[in-house]
Amino acid sequence: MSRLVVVSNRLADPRKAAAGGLAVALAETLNETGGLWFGWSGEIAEDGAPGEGELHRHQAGRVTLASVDLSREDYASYYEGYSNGVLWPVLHYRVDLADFDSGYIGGYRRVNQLFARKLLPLLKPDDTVWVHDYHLIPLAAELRALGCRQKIGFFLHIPLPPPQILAAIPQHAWLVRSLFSYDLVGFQSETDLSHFAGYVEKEAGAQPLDAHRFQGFGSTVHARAFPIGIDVDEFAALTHAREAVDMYERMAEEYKRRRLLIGVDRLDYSKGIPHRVRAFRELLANYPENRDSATLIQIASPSRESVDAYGDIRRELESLCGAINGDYGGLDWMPVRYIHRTIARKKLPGIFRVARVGLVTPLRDGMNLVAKEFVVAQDPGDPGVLVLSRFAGAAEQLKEALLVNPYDTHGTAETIQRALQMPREERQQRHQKLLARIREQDVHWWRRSFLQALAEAPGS
Ligand code: ADQ
Repeated sequence: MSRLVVVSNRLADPRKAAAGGLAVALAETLNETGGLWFGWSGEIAEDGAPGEGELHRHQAGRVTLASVDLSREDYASYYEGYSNGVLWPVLHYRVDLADFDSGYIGGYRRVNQLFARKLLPLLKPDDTVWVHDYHLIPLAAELRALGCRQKIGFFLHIPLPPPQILAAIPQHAWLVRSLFSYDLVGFQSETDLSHFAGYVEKEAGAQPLDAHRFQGFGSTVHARAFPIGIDVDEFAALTHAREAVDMYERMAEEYKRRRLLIGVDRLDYSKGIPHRVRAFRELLANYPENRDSATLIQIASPSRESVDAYGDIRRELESLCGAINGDYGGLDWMPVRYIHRTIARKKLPGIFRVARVGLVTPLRDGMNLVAKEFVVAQDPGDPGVLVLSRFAGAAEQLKEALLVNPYDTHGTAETIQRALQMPREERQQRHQKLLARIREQDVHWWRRSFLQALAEAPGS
């Protein structure tokens, strides 16, 4: 097997399980192949020049971690500006929130060029390079311009919107053309893939050779959906470990007369948290039997707080939760507990397991791993019910969840009521099917399928 080189905006030490997500997913192959992980160090060099950055190298077991610092200006334009102020909102269908400041694109290109320049000398001829996410769309094109011939794959962790929305980005044609420098492009869902196919046919005049191969801009790119999964065994083991069991027992005791609904997200406008809280208010209004009983715990971890839209959503949520508690709360019951904090990963399964309903209702989400973690943490004999947005990538796989349109407050409240009343047998049947699918397409399956498809894709 050729050496795996992973490139992502941020890197993590694959030996630390707490890092979660990508680190856990890629650790096995990185370790097996003595791989390299390359990305931004997380450091901002205050007096650094734009487009420059010092390279650091560390050994983490068999894996080499190589990272570069960013200048203040590059951080502002590449990271906060173009990646999180343009690409993140538009790719989540929120053109209204995008800040198309013309200065950002320069920084985005500059940092991708910096990454290409620093990475190229570290590559060996037989390496397989796997680039992750929207921060680095043009990286392969920049590497190819410097003469890189290795196989390069790209995986987009967030959605790809329909062509008309993508076309709102002034540089949309350049971005999509950049994708043709990869040998393989992976999306989270068939929906995202169909948007890519639609765009390249209609906007770029590229020819579909078949459902997964497109010819244009002098090259052929393979594109497929590879829905990302979780490490089921790891999360199941966490569920039965001390911290989660303690958490479960404490919460089960505290809420023994009540029924818990749980939401766990990064505080992001794509996650639909205010819509969810409004649906919960409607539940209390329309189904009074839930008063003094149903309790929503919403945990939202702080995220990108320097971006304006994130401050707005925080304020909206705080006032919404305050109003519901004021209207419906009593001396010994508060309907909503809103917690603006990251919860230790080891405790999460305990909180999931005690909940009767898991609310995963993003307005738009590439996949959403919380939905899968919620299912894995349940007691198969008496499982909670997953209420899932039809606009999460996960909805393509998790058909036995109760699917909702999060914009439909009334319909969502009705579905939550159905979840709260669902008989045990139906809950068990649904849970069994969901768990089987999550297990079948876990994160190791995801990594293997992507790397195998990349190995099979003819090189450029
Ligand atoms: P994210 O938007 O960050 O990632 P998501 O898949 O929802 O998110 O969650 C990632 C992880 O963060 C999960 O393991 C979850 O448990 C954890 N997490 C979230 N909120 C937390 C909190 N308050 N406290 C503790 N842990 C928390 C992007 C895309 C997703 C895609 C992933 C992976 O936006 O659609 O699923 O990448 O590709």
